[in-house]
Amino acid sequence: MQDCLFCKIIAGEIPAQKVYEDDQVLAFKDIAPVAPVHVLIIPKQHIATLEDLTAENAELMGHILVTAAKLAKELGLAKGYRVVSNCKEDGGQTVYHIHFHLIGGRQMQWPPG
Ligand code: D5M
Repeated sequence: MQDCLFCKIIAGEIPAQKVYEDDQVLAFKDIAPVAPVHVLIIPKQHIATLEDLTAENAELMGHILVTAAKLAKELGLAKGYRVVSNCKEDGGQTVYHIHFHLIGGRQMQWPPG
């Protein structure tokens, strides 16, 4: 999608610190990390929000979560971590290309702000 920041990262038009890539997903370091490890995992297919998901996307979403678990292991998050996807305004979403934050390396709090 033309005006999408994350589509531009996928296309290589905007630089990112990539940590993993395959034919379906890209993972890269968040530009404003909130923890020692903060990686964003995104599908290469442009899907704006969680609300836009259909049954057709089920396998892709499963692949993203499996990728999160694999990266967490590789990044040394043996004590645990958090995977978050913010949806629309109340969820705190700022980039409208669905993404999953993989956050770890410190004790998380609950509930989130
Ligand atoms: O999360 C959107 C996230 O995207 C937020 O944590 C900052 C991050 N971000 C924004 N621009 C960039 C670039 N250029 N590189 C890496 N990370 C970026 P949300 O859940 O939508 O609030």
